[in-house]
Amino acid sequence: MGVVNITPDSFSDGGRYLEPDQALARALAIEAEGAAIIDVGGESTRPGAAPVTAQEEFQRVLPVLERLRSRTRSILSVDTSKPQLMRLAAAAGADLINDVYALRAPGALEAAAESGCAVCLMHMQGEPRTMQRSPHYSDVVSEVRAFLAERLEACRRVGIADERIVLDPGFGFGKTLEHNLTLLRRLNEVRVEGLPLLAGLSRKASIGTLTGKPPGERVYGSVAAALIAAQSGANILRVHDVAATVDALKVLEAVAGVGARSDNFVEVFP
Ligand code: 8Y7
Repeated sequence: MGVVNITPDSFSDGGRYLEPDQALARALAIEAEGAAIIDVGGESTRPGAAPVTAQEEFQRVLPVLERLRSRTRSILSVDTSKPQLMRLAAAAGADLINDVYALRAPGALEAAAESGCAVCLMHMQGEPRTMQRSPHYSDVVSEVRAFLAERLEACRRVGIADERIVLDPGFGFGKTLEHNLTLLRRLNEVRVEGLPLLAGLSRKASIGTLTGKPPGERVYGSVAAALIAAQSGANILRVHDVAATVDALKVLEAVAGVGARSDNFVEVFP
């Protein structure tokens, strides 16, 4: 999954893909680099990021989705927590709703169910503005597991079939470096049998802490984290640096037989 941010304040590529033309070019470029999923987002979830009005978010995302839909058969993902945008994005051709709130906003479960889209349910402790102040868990793995199990049940209750659901531990969302490392080490324990697991570590603060590098220079650290995640059972990797990650996965796949385009992965998205 390659990231296309249409936000002026996103920390890792702030402002570079604001114009629809540029966002479209970026999306087609990462597809050519080997991304199977294009994740389009118009609201930054960076800690401390300014909130975006719904209208602004819609105006950023929808034209890009519409234009992409007419140009590609790749899986189009919309990164949003807003029920109305879930509906509009589905009408514009989105295949996957990537919601960092795991459909907890009022009406989000119903909107996702009716959209017919697949959904990615991500764990987050707290909310983006304040989540990194003092994250706390007694056991981060079991708490993430319990949260995802509860959201999975909520989806089943509104008729979202398991075949449409992706789970994600939410690296960096209300988690210290130590929490992130524990989750990465024990990623296999987060898996739910039969459901694909998504991992997003690309350019995140933990990579910065480990390498001492700013976001734009976290490619090598991010690729290492992506490979570890793939080896620990992640089926989908959300990354900014698609070409680098795809090369690394080709090597891993040759050795271990796992990778971003495993059979397992393609089956869940009709
Ligand atoms: C994730 C994500 C972000 C992630 C999923 C960033 C939108 C922060 N991170 N969605 N979004 N998983 N599913 O650093 O880890 O890219 S935004």
